[in-house]
Amino acid sequence: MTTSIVRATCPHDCPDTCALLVTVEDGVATQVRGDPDHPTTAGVLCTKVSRYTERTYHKDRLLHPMKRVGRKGEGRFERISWDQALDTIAARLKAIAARDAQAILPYSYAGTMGLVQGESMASRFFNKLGASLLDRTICASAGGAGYKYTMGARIGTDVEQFQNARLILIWGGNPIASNLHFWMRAQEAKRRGAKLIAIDPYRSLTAEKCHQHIALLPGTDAALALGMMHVLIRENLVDEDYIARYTHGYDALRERAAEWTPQRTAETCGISVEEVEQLARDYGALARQGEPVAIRINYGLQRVRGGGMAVRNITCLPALVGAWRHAAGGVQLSSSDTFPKNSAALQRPDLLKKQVRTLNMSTIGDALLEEASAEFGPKVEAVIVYNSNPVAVAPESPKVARGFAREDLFTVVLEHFQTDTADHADILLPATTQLEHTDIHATYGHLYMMANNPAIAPLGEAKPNTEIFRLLAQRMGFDDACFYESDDELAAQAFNAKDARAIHFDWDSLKRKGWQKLNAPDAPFAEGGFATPSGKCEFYSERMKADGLDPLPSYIPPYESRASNPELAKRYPLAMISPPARNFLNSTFVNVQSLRDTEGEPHLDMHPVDAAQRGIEEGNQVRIFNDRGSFIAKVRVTDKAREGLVVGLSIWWRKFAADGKNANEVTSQRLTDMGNAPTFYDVLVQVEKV
Ligand SMILES: Nc1nc2c(c(=O)[nH]1)N[C@H]1C(S)=C(S)[C@@H](COP(=O)(O)OP(=O)(O)OC[C@H]3O[C@@H](n4cnc5c(=O)[nH]c(N)nc54)[C@H](O)[C@@H]3O)O[C@H]1N2
Ligand SMILES: Nc1nc2c(c(=O)[nH]1)N[C@H]1C(S)=C(S)[C@@H](COP(=O)(O)OP(=O)(O)OC[C@H]3O[C@@H](n4cnc5c(=O)[nH]c(N)nc54)[C@H](O)[C@@H]3O)O[C@H]1N2
Ligand SMILES: [Mo]
Repeated sequence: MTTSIVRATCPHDCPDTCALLVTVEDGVATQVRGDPDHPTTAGVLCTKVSRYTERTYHKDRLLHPMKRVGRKGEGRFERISWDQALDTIAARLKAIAARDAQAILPYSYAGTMGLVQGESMASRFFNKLGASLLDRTICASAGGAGYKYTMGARIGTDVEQFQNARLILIWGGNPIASNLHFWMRAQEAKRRGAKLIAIDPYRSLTAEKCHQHIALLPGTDAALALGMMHVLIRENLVDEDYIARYTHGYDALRERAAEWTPQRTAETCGISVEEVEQLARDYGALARQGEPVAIRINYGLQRVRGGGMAVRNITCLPALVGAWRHAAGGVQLSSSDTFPKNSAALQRPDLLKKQVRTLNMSTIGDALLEEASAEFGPKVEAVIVYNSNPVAVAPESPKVARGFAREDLFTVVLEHFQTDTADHADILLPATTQLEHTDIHATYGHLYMMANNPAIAPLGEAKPNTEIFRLLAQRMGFDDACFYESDDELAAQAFNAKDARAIHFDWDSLKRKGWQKLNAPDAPFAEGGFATPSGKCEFYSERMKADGLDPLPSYIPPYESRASNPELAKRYPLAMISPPARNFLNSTFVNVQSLRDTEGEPHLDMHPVDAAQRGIEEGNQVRIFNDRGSFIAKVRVTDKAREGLVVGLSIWWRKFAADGKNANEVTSQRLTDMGNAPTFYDVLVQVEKV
């Protein structure tokens, strides 16, 4: 028997991007382990990815191309050859492009975070074709925009520094489920005496393990940050020297913060005055003593109308107290912009020869149901989906499913499995998994560039996304040299190896070593250096003003809450959130039996008072509904959900639920204040026993 160990990288949409060691015995991957030498992975994998071989060799893997034989959405297919599949697609796309290529829409997200199997050959293909562009907003664009207005770029505290912090605010995240290797650092900080505070409407697994849990109302984080500013300024807990040197607009901020008394803040957030004051004092007093105080902002707080502003306001706090002076102080939202990525080389926007429209992935339901018009442009006639499962994950799924069920829509899906979206394909193509292809990864939670070497040969007739688009390009007659580049050539172009941050490695050495840390300063903003127009941390932002936003931190209430929409709340009095379940990765892994068994079935967590009012008991099946739709789940009566809030951990495949629906039946397509992102957690519902 021949055994080898291959260096790989976890491809999933998670900040941790772990270094993997894959054991291969006679061409079969038998084990996937975390690399013990990689500092952030530290030899530890989550339950999901330690089952990666179970997913790769799953009996339901798609192994050859197929064409639809049943009704649209029915999910009945018959095997065809690659030639037949590619010829059919090329003929159809050519016919549409002859009228207007903008009627063709690519739809993709982060099924793999790899820069090669993500947006490289695929983007080249759609640019050359002149298809509609896709605004990839479904996850992080609200907070990203708020952070960039304030800080200039998505650069923050290194995850490897958090164990040295004396106070950590875990704000709108559940790292035990979704950022495990940050949680390991936070645990170490706790052992060294740090205080951990979770700010989350739900008593998540993480909130249960923190010293304190502040259970504010969903969508009110921006107000809490303003209340903290009020107390910090009132009690002189700010760092005047840091403010004078490295921030812009303090006087205006002080006036704004003066409006946010602890009383007003507490009422807005549904918490006590003491909680507001104590939080500010804990944070400001430690900073004043010269101790590092750190904030981890995650995604929970961004998925509401004012999600961008919430991130912006929180991001002002470290500059106010001078927390950036320490490597272990400051804030981490994302490390994305520390990476010297070269997206233009991979995606080749220069191949796009004329101005085309951009459609937002978060409103795909409306886009697919829209008729041609001067304003909208041509009706969408074809969708090519890769690295995503929109029928399950996009908001307001009654409309998404109706759109994908259009008999006149030509749909191609590149997938590992027959997902809810794949059920709607006309042509279904088998894609390789991370064990079967080459890739290179930047991350959003640590500072290592990562390589993925293929461990095994493609299963069945599966092909990498890149290869599928290369073959399609040939069929379309695209003969530019860039359509012939190999995955290795693409990986070598993915980052600028001359950039000072990456000067010590190239693709060849990265492939051999598996990972390399970027050169980046330990305390990135200890002496200012913000990439904003003023070069400072911008409490006041001219750019926000120019974009029609309040230039100062402010509070934008949710679209749907008891306070902001009392009329709607009469019919739908409960706020609903649907954050990730621990054993799923968005909708990936829901079909892995051992993981689905652990999650059981779709649940709804409900406070005892809300349950009693509705005659609902533990274990009852309930219907969750509003004007957009309804779905069914099994109730867990628990005070983990604060009163007035229900929580449905997600994202279930529709077809695994009793009624063939999931939480996105009731979410809306309304967008955030910045970044055009979805508002998954800005939802009112009613619940009744079935
Ligand atoms: N196991 C697992 N890991 C994942 C994922 C997964 O699906 N499963 N998904 C990956 C992806 S794509 C992403 S974007 C990240 C997400 O990473 P996180 O943002 O850490 O996501 P969650 O674990 O859902 O944590 C969100 C928390 O925010 C809380 N929350 C909801 N609304 C609000 C609010 O208005 N204010 C505040 N303060 N909190 C609120 C929720 O109750 C929840 O506990 O995780 C990644 N990692
Ligand atoms: N209600 C609700 N909805 C949500 C969220 C929520 O918290 N609540 N979270 C939102 C967030 S944060 C996100 S990021 C989105 C995530 O939405 P998506 O990005 O659509 O993520 P997944 O559901 O994991 O689907 C990814 C698909 O890509 C496939 N895939 C993986 N690798 C490859 C590959 O190499 N090639 C091809 N062709 N396919 C591949 C996988 O098999 C999987 O089916 O969902 C959003 N939707
Ligand atoms: Mo996400």
